[in-house]
Amino acid sequence: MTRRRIGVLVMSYGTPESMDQIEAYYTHIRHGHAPTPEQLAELTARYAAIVGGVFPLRENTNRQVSELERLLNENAGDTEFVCKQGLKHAFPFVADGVEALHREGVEEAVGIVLAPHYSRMSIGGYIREAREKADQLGLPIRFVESYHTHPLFIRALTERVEAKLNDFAKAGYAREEVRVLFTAHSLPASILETGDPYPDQLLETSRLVAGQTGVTGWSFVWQSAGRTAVPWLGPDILEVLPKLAEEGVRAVLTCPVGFVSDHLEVLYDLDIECVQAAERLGLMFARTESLNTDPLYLGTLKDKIEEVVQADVNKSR
Ligand code: FEC
Repeated sequence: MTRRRIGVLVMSYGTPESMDQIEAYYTHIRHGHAPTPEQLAELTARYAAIVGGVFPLRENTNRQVSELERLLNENAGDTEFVCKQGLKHAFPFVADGVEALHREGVEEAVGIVLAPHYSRMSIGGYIREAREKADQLGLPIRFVESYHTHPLFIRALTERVEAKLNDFAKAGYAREEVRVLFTAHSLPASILETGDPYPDQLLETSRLVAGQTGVTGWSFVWQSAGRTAVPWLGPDILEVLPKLAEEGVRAVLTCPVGFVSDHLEVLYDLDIECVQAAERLGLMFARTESLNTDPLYLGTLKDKIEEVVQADVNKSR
């Protein structure tokens, strides 16, 4: 029996490896335009504030990818899955990941992004880059585009919301008194002109998790908008917190459904910036734990990859 070797390109945002790489990383995010000294100092200060020289996203992505490879190969029969990373803004870049799979000699590949919701500006960008390189190399590749309603993914988030609501209860706040804010990375508002599915997919995830937890006092809000002149999707969580305080809300739980790892946007934007804002407003504030290597999250990725592989087998029958 011939062994089927399938490459899996696991794509993620990427992060610098050391403080002296922040400038190159930021320049890449800004499409080749170097940041001003002030912008660079500001971003460097944010990294220093979270971890003082360590970049958690890299370790988290490494762990997610090696754990996923192990899981995919469990009971895989005559199929072998080979996982390689492809990062959007750092080494190994998306094209490097495709090349690494080609060097491994896989006959076909599946690409998946460590972000659950599709936007042409986010997941679409990863896919365009990977497809271009794969086409150059003649490597057939298919993609998982989103997994925002997968039952295991929803269960993982639900468990996290439940855990924090229990903490609030211990602190004296009944479930109905806690306002739950689901969040994701904002994008330029221009995505709405093209009917981009990103906002609706995020609302779908939020609705499902709220439904499973029985939470009725919830909303979806944006976070981490870019520092550019164009309008970004809102409202931003930092504008929403004072309004909630004015309305008499005293406890806020945030659940960043658009992110799957501990990284700058969670550890700084929520854990430092929002915590400080909440303290000033007299709000009790908490955030749900990140998914990182939760087996329910990795199980979601495995299921979606197998679905793509299986669809291909069925087609060729
Ligand atoms: O921990 C880390 O080192 C990396 C954290 C990080 C994640 C992340 C995820 C997303 N981003 C998305 C969109 C944009 C757009 C711009 C943009 C800018 C930045 C900057 C940093 C940064 N992002 Fe990010 N993002 C992370 C970090 N992001 C740093 C630059 C400084 C700043 O504005 O804060 C604007 C680019 C431009 O100027 O044109 C757009 C989206 C995601 C979630 C999906 C994904 O993970 O791919 C969407 C993690």
